[in-house]
Amino acid sequence: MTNADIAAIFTQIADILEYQGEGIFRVRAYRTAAHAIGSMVESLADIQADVNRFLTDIEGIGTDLAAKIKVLLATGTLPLLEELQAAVPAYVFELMRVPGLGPKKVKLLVEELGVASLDDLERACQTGKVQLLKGFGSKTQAKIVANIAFAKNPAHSRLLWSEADAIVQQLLTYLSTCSEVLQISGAGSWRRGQETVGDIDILVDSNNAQTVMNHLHSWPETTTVLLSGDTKTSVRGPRGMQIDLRVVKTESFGAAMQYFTGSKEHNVRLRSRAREYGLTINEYGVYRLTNHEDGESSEVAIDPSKNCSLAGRTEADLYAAVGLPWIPPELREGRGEILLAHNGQLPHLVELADICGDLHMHTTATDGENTLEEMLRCARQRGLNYIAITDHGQRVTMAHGLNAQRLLDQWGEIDRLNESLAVENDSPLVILKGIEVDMLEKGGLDLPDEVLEQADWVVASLHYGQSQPRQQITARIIEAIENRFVSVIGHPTGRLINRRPAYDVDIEAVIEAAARTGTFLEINANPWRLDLNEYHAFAAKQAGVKIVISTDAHSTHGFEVMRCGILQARRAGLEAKDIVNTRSLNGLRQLLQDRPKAKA
Ligand code: DGT
Ligand code: CA
Ligand code: CA
Ligand code: ZN
Repeated sequence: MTNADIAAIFTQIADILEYQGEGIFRVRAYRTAAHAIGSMVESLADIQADVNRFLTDIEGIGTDLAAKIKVLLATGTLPLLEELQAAVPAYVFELMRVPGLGPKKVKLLVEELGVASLDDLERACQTGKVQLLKGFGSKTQAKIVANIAFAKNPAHSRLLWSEADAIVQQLLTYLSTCSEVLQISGAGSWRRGQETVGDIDILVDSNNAQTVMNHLHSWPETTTVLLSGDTKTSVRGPRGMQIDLRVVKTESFGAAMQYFTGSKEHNVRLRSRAREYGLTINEYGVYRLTNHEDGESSEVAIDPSKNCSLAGRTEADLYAAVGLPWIPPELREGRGEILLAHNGQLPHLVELADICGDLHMHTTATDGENTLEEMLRCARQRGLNYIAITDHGQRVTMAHGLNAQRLLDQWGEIDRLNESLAVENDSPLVILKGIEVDMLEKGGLDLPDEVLEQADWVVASLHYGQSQPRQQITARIIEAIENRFVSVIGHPTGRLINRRPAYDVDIEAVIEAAARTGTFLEINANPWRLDLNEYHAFAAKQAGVKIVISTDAHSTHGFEVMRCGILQARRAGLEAKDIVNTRSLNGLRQLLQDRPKAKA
């Protein structure tokens, strides 16, 4: 069981308990634990296996949950979960997948209206029954109608990249223990760093395909063997995820990597380019096309066993055979990358190592799980040069948002911490005085300019009134962009992958306003958000807008997601120079000063 599996199980338990009307504390205990586990890098299995460490040392895990984790690690299931699942009909889970429908609302729909499927729900909305329920209303009903389609879309059941990555890492570690494995890599959408992953593709270089495939079949996490051929097999693994394994020989490993990394669109374009070179590419290598007497060439005639491959050991060889440099997997979507490569214009994509600071994070002052000092200690260990503490402003009452006085107190603490950091001369870390202000429903921000003026860094985000019409939402965001103290717009579209669509916003107008004023836009690296998405981030770059990649960490584990934000930026074709927090602290200050709105 991976951390993601266990987190998913705890979330499900919390949902069912809440559905059954269990007390808030018990429900919250499972949710908090799921959150903590979901954002951990180190596997629970490793901690459990280490005699010197205790699961109860993890924040939010007491003796009861630690015992449950042990059972899950040992058996892959939990009596409590099975009991709870049996007590609740399956359609309840289906209904809870509709964005905006939590356990409590689903319970009302089921008990008051007898809703037992998404179709029932749709009909109940159409006949206006849903809006009459306590706590629903006509707006909620309209939103449910809009979101049913979202819940029905099978694309929304794909795993997040970070969830798939946890499985891939576990799988690579396990398969590497097979002595017949010479080289191994993940491929497909996982390797391209897509936001979500449909199935996992693994490629192995080996002279003994059968042994490698058997090794996968006897993986304790393999639940079903779906298909088993001479060199390929498909199984179901953790969380019902399909895993496709291909085994190839060393001389074809690069060609197979290229083929199974895809995307399909990229492959189609690369293959048609090969034809112009009188070549053909398949998953075994690059071959010369045979010419027929009538001048037609054909790839049917190519038999890899008889034809000598011109390239295929490495991806670089294969691309070189058709006159191209190696193309980073994140760009292989058939959106013009082959032409860029041909012209020597491939971007030099940003890397994790380019990142110098993190400019969006929370502490226990609002909804974070770690104190300011814990956050700064962790940031220091991670080698960051600066961080901005950006707790919520007062509008976010749920998170005990900061009013002006509490914020000024926190900034006083930051001044003191910076002074003591400056004394320790081995620490290059500087803490910036920041805030995540909220764009109010009626317009304006939730803290006055006199306060914001004193901040080093201001993130402005929209958390409330997300179902307002396009014009109103766009106007609120542009107003925030035009505020001269706002540095960056946080998670600009508000979408949560698989959970909640973006709010209706004119993103072009937002990008235009950001470019005009010199306001930055965020790629929020949280794997549920990845907001801006790759298309918007690319458009922002084209318009001259600088991007900030931020973790929005709510705990020290939260820093880990930076790599997800980097992948998203790479998919958008962004380079280090496009990213604000690749700058040194002085560079960052310069950038802030040079913005048109700072000079106005
Ligand atoms: P996914 O699994 O839906 O997240 O997306 P992918 O891209 O991993 O797709 P998948 O697993 O069906 O196939 C892996 C790669 O294999 C794909 O990106 C390109 C290659 N491939 C699969 N089927 C075809 C095909 O029919 N034609 C070509 N040219 N390539 C294919
Ligand atoms: Ca795949
Ligand atoms: Ca596949
Ligand atoms: Zn935040």
